[in-house]
Amino acid sequence: MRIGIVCYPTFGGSGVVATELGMALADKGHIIHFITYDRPVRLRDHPNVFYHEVRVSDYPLFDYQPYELVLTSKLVDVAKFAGLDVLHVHYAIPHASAAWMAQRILAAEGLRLPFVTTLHGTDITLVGRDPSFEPVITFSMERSDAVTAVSESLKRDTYTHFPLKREVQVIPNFVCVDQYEHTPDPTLRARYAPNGERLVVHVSNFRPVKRVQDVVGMFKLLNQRIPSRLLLIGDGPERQRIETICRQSSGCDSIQFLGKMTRPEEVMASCDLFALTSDSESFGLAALEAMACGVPVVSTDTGGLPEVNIHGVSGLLSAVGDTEAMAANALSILADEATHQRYREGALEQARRFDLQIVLPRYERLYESVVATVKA
Ligand code: GMT
Repeated sequence: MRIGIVCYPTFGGSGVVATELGMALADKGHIIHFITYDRPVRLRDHPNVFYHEVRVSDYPLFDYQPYELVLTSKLVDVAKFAGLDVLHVHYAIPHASAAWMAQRILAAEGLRLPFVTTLHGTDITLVGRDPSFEPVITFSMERSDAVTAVSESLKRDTYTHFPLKREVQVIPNFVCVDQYEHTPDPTLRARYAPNGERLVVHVSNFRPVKRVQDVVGMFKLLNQRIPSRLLLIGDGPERQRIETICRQSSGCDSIQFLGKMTRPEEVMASCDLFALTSDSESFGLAALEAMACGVPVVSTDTGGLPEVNIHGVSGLLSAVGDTEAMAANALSILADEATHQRYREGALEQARRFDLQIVLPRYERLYESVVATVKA
């Protein structure tokens, strides 16, 4: 099949999922066209993969660049000249409405392009439900040929926040477990935990929703009980504030900010525990990536996280903002080698339930079904 993929090209989970999905489909012989404003950070060279950049001109009249219109024109162009069979848009805003518009333009020329919309999280739970977006999001979800959500929790939220009548199918996020390192690298451990400390890691885009201050709060409590170090990977609006909090408090030298990394799992695989303290999380892809390295997770029990991180198996869950409970959970996972090893194995086993080999055929079947509907 010739498949167009629209996504945010950044370090966010939706862009990572879209990119890895496209690469995996390309490996299976499909021809993939990525259409976005920058080269997706995880995109690798592949003979079956093409990248089309959406360039918005900065005409002085525009206080706001009309990205959605330029994207729509690019979708029409790629659909026609690459002969797309199906378009898959990740993150509803503004991709689903751009896809619908492109579909209508093509229809006026006698061409039919089905599109699948995958909902990822804040497009539903935070941004999309805002009245300034809601009618457009509802409409473009209704008009998508198929809509998927990355967790049962996100599916429920979609019906709660939108007057949606159509079916939403859950296809969870995935990892390719065998591509992850499952054992710590002694060189990395010596670098980040030179005195044999426990290594805790957090990866995010440092948005307020991640509550990174709680990772720091939890870590400080843990560090009072077990000598530990904290690695913070990623960057975003909250980073400066969190760095200031760390610098102004004691124990700052146990915390290291590593910034954005293309392959954070290379560091994660050498860590003992992953922490995710978000107040909303439709899935928590970073937690799944940690689990694919055999790293247990302490997380909040919000949104889709309990579907990913199974309490008592792959890690432990606690309420949003309860840093004491998180620290107690971390302590109990790290308390002794046998317990830690049990959680490590549980994390890896749980990650295997989300393996690419299980999830990829579900997307392929979905594409086939929307293409078949169009042809019928
Ligand atoms: O909503 C965001 O913050 C952006 C989005 C992204 O691009 O990272 O994250 C969402 O999609 C991920 C991939 O499906 C999920 O793993 C994240 O849980 C989800 N973020 C939130 O729900 C906050």
